[in-house]
Amino acid sequence: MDWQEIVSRALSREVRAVSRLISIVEDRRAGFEDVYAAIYPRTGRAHVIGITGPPGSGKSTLVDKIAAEYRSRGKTVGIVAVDPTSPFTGGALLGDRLRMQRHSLDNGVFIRSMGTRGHLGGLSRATSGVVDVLDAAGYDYVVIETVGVGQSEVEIASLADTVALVQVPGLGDDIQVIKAGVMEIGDVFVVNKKDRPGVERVVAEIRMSLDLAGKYSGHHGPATAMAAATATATATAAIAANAWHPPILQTMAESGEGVAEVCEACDAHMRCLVTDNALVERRFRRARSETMKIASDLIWRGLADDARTLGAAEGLAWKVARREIDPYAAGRDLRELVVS
Ligand SMILES: Nc1nc2c(ncn2[C@@H]2O[C@H](COP(=O)(O)OP(=O)(O)O)[C@@H](O)[C@H]2O)c(=O)[nH]1
Ligand SMILES: [Mg+2]
Repeated sequence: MDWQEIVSRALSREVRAVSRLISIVEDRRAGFEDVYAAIYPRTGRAHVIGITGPPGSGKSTLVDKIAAEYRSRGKTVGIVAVDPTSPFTGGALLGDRLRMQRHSLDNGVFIRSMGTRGHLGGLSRATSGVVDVLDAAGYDYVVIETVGVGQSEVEIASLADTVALVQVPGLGDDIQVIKAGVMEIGDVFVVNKKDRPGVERVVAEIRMSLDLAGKYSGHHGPATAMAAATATATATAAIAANAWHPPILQTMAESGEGVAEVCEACDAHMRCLVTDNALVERRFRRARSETMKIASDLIWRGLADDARTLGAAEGLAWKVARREIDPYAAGRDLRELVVS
């Protein structure tokens, strides 16, 4: 099969072709840029949902049940599991696969586990590519499961239209959610393992930090800023801009209790984004950051691959080493050479 055929089969959601297309994009195999150009006009239709939270909080269990719930509503679901804490062949991913086996005979659900090593351009870009393929292939929802361990989850969550933060009782005294930059990304809060003691406390803590965040960010949230900046914003849109208050939902992922409400909250959030014009803004921000990163990669590659610039870089480096110029001046000189 040539790549055109893979693309056309993947666009009609043929599972093996989708899988091959993902590998081409994920590994950036030769010709992947042509593939991207072919699929990109077909993207932008899926509702991308990011599910993040600490290891063991029940994200995979929840994602599995969310997929089943959407399937029961006749929707298709692509799942991308990103777990930087386990090696590709490790237990967690294997567990994910086994747990999700019941979906394996259903071509309305597609599951992909992401390896975390060897991604040229980084994990979040590779994930972004996989999301785009699933989106182009026509899955109604693309759900990204990512472990809440730091900056990477914030980056990966920025690919999503809706971010659900999963918390659980009994993970210690610290409020898990008030890590810098993490609280703000939550559109929906899920307190899982409601069968365990301490659920009310977690809910109260989230509510408290949401109140605080509300006080500090006030009505300067992105949705409002966008609505205000849009000349055509109607009074309705302006009201809707303030309408989204992240709900705090309690679930028992294992039994499926509360999962339908999580799906409804995600759908409601999407409707709110659309009414607010905030979806455009979110997607613009994702596009801007990706474009900048790709451009900077290309510039870097131009710098590293081109004999002329490499020669110039060495010449400048000698001057820096001899203390004739400082490294910033050398960097500026080199940039002139590359971007002009
Ligand atoms: N008690 C209880 N256990 C749960 C619940 N949801 C998931 N688990 C269990 O928590 C463990 C971790 O779940 P998993 O989905 O792998 O968590 P992940 O690491 O966040 O993806 C598994 O043993 C699940 O069976 C729940 O609602 N209650
Ligand atoms: Mg998991």
